[in-house]
Order: sequence, then C-alpha cells, then structure tokens
Amino acid sequence: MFNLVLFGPPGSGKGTQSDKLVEQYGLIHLSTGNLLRKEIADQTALGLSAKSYIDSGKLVPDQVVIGMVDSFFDQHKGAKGFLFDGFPRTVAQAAALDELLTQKNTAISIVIALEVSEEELVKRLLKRGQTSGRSDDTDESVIRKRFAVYGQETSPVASYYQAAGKFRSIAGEGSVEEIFAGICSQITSAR
Ligand code: B4P
Repeated sequence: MFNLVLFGPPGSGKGTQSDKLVEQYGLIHLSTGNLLRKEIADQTALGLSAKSYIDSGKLVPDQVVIGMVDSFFDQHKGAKGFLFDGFPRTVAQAAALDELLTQKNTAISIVIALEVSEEELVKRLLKRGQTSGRSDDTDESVIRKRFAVYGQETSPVASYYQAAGKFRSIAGEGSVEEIFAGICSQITSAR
C-alpha cells in the first residue's frame, strides 16, 4: 500500500491538491474535515458536538476523530492506499494512525507539507468563506485562532514524521498545477 499524508496549515491547499492526487494515484481520500462536515450536515450526535469546536476554530477532540478514522478504514478494506488530508493534526492522532496502520500491516509512506505564508492563507480562507458557506472561514478572528491552534497542536506532528525520516516540504504558493507537479515529483522519489 502507498499511504500519503498531505500536511499544512488551514487553507494551504490540502483539499485542492487531494482531489487531483486521488485521481492520479487511485488512492482513497480521507479528509477528516469533510467527514466532520458530513456529520454536521446529517445532524448526527458526533456532528452536533463537533460543530461547536469547528465554529470556534478549535480542534475536535482526538478520540472523536480517531474513532471516525477507524470506522472509515472498516468501510474501505480493499484500498490500495490512502491519502490523509487534514489528519493527523496532533501527535496523539499521528501515534494512533501508526497503530491502526500497523494492524493492517502497512505504514505511512511519505508526508508532504505545503508551505504558505499566513497573509496568503488569510486571503484564501476569507475568499473561500464568501462562497463556501463555511462558518469557520467567514470571521478573521476564527481564522487567526485556527493558525494559533495549528502552531501549538499541529506543528509538532512535523517533528514526529521528521524523526521517522518521512517528512518533505514544498512551496504551496504558485499555480495549483505547479504545486501538483512538485508533490508528484516528491512521490516519485519516495516510491
Ligand atoms: P479542513 O477541512 O481540513 O480544512 P482546511 O485546513 O481549512 O483547508 P485546506 O488546507 O484543505 O484548504 P483548501 O485546499 O480547501 O478543516 C476544517 C476544520 O475541521 C478544522 O479547523 C478543525 O476544527 C476540524 N478538523 C478537521 N480535521 C481534524 C482533525 N484531524 N482533528 C481535529 N479537528 C479536525 O484551500 C483553501 C482555499 O485556497 C480554497 O478556496 C482554494 O480554492 C484556495 N487555493 C488552494 N490552492 C490555491 C493556490 N495554489 N492558489 C490560490 N488559492 C488556492
């Protein structure tokens, strides 16, 4: 199996690049953000509890997210590989993911981080907020809160994968096609 983690701050283009990567490599796309938004739209108990965290720019608790990922795996038993988008976002999630993959006799192959300046991120997210209807993209103070949470809780995930020799980073500014080409060349060198 080939398992890729796409890593980066909110608005760095993980979702945008994931759509192209799943098509190119035939991976199963696991976006915890999309799964959580689906739970909210379906008004499940999980969704109702997740909504308050997302609306205030916080992370949804680890146990909730890890449980959701575990049941996603159960629904995709024959997958030839996964693309993890927006997950793991904490070191506890990264360790839990390693455990779940070990149970499946596989592991993370490579982690690719998209590097984008904070001002560009704010611009992108506010622009997306005008059309997406996403409550977490319309208020600049919530966007700034998400960056603070990213710095405190998600950045250490980079060191976790650096220590395992799996971490690569590329420039996430430029055209979507240029960035996609950069990711593909990292994947080629890792395979
Ligand atoms: P996510 O859904 O993961 O979303 P994101 O980080 O905001 O965005 P992404 O990086 O995917 O950006 P995109 O491609 O869309 O998370 C939302 C929330 O869910 C989190 O804040 C958290 O509360 C919760 N959550 C999710 N996963 C969790 C977890 N594991 N644990 C706990 N909580 C979790 O790009 C953004 C915009 O930029 C788009 O409008 C796009 O068109 C534009 N864009 C993309 N590439 C561009 C480029 N090259 N140039 C210009 N614009 C570009």
